[in-house]
Amino acid sequence: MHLFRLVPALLLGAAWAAPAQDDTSSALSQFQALANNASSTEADELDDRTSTKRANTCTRDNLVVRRPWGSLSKKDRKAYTDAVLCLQKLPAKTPTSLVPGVRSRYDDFVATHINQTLNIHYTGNFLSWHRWFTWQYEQALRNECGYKGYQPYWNWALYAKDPASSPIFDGSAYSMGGNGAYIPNKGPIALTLGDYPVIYLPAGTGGGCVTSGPFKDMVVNLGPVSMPLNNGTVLTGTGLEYNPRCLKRDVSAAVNLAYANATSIINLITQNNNIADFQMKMQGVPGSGSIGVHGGGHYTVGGDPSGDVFVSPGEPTFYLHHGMIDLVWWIWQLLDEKNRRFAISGTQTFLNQPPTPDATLDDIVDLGYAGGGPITIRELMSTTDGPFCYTYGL
Ligand SMILES: *[C@@H]1O[C@H](CO)[C@@H](O)[C@H](O)[C@H]1NC(C)=O
Ligand SMILES: *[C@@H]1O[C@H](CO)[C@@H](O)[C@H](O)[C@H]1NC(C)=O
Ligand SMILES: *[C@@H]1O[C@H](CO)[C@@H](O)[C@H](O)[C@H]1NC(C)=O
Ligand SMILES: *[C@@H]1O[C@H](CO)[C@@H](O)[C@H](O)[C@H]1NC(C)=O
Ligand SMILES: [Cu+2]
Repeated sequence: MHLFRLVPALLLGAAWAAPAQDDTSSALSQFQALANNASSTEADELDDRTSTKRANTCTRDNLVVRRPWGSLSKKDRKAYTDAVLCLQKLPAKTPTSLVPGVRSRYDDFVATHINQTLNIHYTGNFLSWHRWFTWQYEQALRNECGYKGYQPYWNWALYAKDPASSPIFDGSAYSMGGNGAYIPNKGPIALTLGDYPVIYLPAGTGGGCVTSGPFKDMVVNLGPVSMPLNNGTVLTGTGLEYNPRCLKRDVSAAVNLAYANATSIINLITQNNNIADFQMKMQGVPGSGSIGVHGGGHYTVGGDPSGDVFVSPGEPTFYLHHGMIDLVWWIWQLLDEKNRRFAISGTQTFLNQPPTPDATLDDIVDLGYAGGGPITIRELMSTTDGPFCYTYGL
């Protein structure tokens, strides 16, 4: 099965109070109810734990709250993007002898993700690894760049009909930067995964360099590893060389609507009773024709490097997207805390290629030069235990 070709396709896989204008309002309110219920369950659980034996000092009073981008004040949004720009100016910790292309502290995260991609997607550690990765990034923004807030998230359902005009991508000074410049006559991108049927994703309304908002001058240093283009070809490379270029986006409402709408989120959460099905649906069941909400978010942004599974953290909205991935897992876990808190399934390699042992709660997650040190998956299973004390809110 050495012929198993890992193509990008592979991987790829709110404010709750905000007006429900981009999707069925009933699915959005159901999401709101699910999230509110998760918060109550979590608060009860924290009270219990506080009165008995606590594993850390997290209580309902010192929980920090991650909020959707659109609910942050303009000032807070600017503080967030300022901190990201700061991280892109701080020196890298990764030695250039290991990764010649790293130029910033921001790149440490990209390099770590490139290095580990085949051991952190379609694996048993997919959710826990990305929870730790996103949290370490949030910590770097706070501890190294003076950011006072918390990691915002992108509720895909809120803007599914027109993500390019959303507060995330509208290109204002308070956005995460605009869409890429419009490039006409682009074909779909073709995602291939082994011998499964190719998935064609319609092109979006950009395709070129981002020209507005905080990241208009951003330089993407690393990649490509496996970057699908709009003409059926895939750019490949080690991803580790210095390859400075603009940030490109091809924001696509069609992809957002097809794979990351309100109903797909609700169905994912409510129709999958075990972790194996839940995480597989989320990433797209191979051969099903779906890229799941995980691929849906990455390819709603599209372009370079969002379209490259390996290099995707080189796109600053990666962390808002993975905030939402984490939130959806958080809701799912709290729906049946007893059975789901420590639920784990899958092996240590991408779709078990090459075959590896099952992942266990004792497996170590290590983000290398991104930081944080080695930690067991067990310690990453609750957002209010181990190193964590955060929740999700309005
Ligand atoms: C939220 O919890 C209430 C009370 O347990 C329950 O009646 C309701 O169905 C829950 N809502 C969702 C969307 O799960
Ligand atoms: C990549 O992973 C290997 C194996 O875990 C590790 O030894 C190496 O330091 C990593 N490189 C980077 C740049 O993180
Ligand atoms: C596909 O597009 C890339 C980038 O625009 C270009 O360099 C390449 O030559 C194209 N390949 C084909 C086969 O059209
Ligand atoms: C919403 O997403 C699901 C897949 O998760 C898809 O089957 C459905 O067609 C989508 N709805 C719309 C309106 O595109
Ligand atoms: Cu990833």
